[in-house]
Amino acid sequence: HKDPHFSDNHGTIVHLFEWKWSDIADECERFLGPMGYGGIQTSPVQENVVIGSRPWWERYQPISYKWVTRSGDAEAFKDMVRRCNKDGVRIYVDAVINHMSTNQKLAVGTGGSTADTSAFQFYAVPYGPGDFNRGCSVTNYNNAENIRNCELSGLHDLNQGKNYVREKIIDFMNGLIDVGVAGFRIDAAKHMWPNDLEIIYNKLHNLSTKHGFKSGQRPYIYQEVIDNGGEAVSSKEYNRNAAVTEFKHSNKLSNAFQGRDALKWLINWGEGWGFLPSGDALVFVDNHDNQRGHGSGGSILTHKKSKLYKMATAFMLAHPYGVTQVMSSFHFDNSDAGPPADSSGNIISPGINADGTCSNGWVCEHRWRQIYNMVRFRNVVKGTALNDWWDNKSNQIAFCRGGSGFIAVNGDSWDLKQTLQTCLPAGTYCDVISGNLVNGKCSGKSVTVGRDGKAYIEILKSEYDGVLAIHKQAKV
Ligand code: LM2
Ligand code: CA
Repeated sequence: HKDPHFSDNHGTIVHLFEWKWSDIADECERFLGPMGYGGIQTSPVQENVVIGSRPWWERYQPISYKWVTRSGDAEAFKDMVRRCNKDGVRIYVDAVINHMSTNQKLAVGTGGSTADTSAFQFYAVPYGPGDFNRGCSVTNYNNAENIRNCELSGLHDLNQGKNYVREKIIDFMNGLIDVGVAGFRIDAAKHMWPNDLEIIYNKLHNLSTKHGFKSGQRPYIYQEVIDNGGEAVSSKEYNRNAAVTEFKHSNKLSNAFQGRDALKWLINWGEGWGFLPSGDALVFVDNHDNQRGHGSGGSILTHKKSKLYKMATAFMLAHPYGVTQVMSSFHFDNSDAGPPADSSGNIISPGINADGTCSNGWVCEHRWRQIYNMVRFRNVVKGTALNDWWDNKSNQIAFCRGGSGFIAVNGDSWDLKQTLQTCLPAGTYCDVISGNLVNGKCSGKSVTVGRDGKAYIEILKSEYDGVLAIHKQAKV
């Protein structure tokens, strides 16, 4: 359950947070497939309770396993999976299986299902009072029992130790595998017992050969475990059989790029920093929770600090560690605000501007040149190691990936002007951060690599971006 099953020349997962299925299908065809994105994390597929103000987090309050949400219905979902797979882009579903919704006066779902939540009756599954852990709240992160057998934020806590509950979850997930999804994010995995989860994973179907997967392939599973150390539950309890979100990567990277650590220390980034083994880790700069102070919180870089955010993202994508994920957000001032929607609550589709960026309230970080070009960089350098690390003993760093790519970052408050080893064959390369290679011409800075592999690299403090990146598929 650790292989994301990317198709050839594709990689990196983009979280299209709160996007509609039909918009995702279009995005696979017009952008993600051609640009080499490997997959998409979707918002939850399962029916959730409708909350008056329509906050984004209503989707983490399931009421049934029917595939009806503000993102669309089952037909739209299936159509999306089919079209994305056809373009080489995989779908990973955010599966909310730790809990159902909390108490609500009148619990009605996005598909019209009802529940008597205070009586623990979820008729559309059905679940009854005996299917839940009851009578306590998650309050003590020094106690694994409390973390796993009590209610998280008042959400009714399913007992995955019960065969009946597991079967309902397994059926739900297998239904998704059978229509062509490639895997799952397991929401709130920290709040479930690893042994119960393993029983569930082992009963999942192989990926669907009808949808282009090879026979015997297992779903990719990345479990959301927020482990920044010092609690009763550790991410190392979860990586035996499936991948885990590495939140230390997010926190430490934001620290470093915001000047709370010198970039030169990134020389042993990855396991050297106490992270999970590379093959077990799903990594990101920010996610939908910590970008708005939910989850582990902390001071995380987001699209709102765009120059530093692009630098951190470029570093992540250039570095060999982990399976990388890019966040794609909607604009928000209030941390509860839901996605762009009309007065009836219907989600509004992103518009696409002439320059390829998004409108209608969508940020679409995944369409920023500095980000999508680094997704391609990662595909180009795949399989190579990191070599020729250079730093100025401060916040200017550079490294190569085999003979395939080179990146330099200037996090200091002065210019970077250095002749550095790039490891690339002699020639002129287009810096894919400041521009694009169009019809053989570079719209950004060009870098000339000599026969010794060295090149003069310049990133001025005054420049729009603090990164420079070249690779063998962007030769002028
Ligand atoms: C997750 N990972 O473990 C998700 O990534 C995270 O986004 C979910 O919380 C959480 N687990 C549960 O699935 C979000 C949001 C919470 C929100 C819950 C449920 O971060 O703030 O809680 O979804 O909708 C909300 C209220 C909270 C209230 C709760 C129950 O914010 O104040 O607690 O509903 O009414 C009494
Ligand atoms: Ca639980």
